[in-house]
Amino acid sequence: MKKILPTLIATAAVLLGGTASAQAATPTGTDYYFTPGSTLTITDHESFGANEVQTFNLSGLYLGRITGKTTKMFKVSRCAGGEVRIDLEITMKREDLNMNRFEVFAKMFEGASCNSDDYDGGAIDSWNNAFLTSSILNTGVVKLDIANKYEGGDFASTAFQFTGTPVY
Ligand SMILES: [Ca+2]
Ligand SMILES: [Ca+2]
Ligand SMILES: [Ca+2]
Repeated sequence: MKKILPTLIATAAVLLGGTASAQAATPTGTDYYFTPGSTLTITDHESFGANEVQTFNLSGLYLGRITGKTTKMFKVSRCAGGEVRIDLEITMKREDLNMNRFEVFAKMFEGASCNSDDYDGGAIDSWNNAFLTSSILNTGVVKLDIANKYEGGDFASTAFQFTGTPVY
């Protein structure tokens, strides 16, 4: 007993030491995801007949990775009714090891097809959005409403949040 106890303590100390050093390691980057419950709904207004409405589930969608302290633009595009596309342009900034900041510009393109570059309106949520990644805290929910300002009654709404996980 007298010999085993010090051995156990020494082993425990090694295990604790190993864990502590792993947590103290500096993250080299961040992986970004949409959190569960994130959605984008697009309504393609039709002059004749019913509107075409589609809700896209963005839950868990991987945005991409930032390595180091840098800024990167991620884009997520969804289209409804064959003619109304929303581009979510997310400019993500990794300010330091733990803090992230982002801006979202939601753009509506409506034209002859989903590939149209005819810009018809947008909405912005700006840089006040900040969140921590080291403790894997999510952002608050970002809500945006987008309307076709120039042609017809198309509209869209999105509600989402992001989470970041550290990359070692
Ligand atoms: Ca239409
Ligand atoms: Ca249509
Ligand atoms: Ca248009």
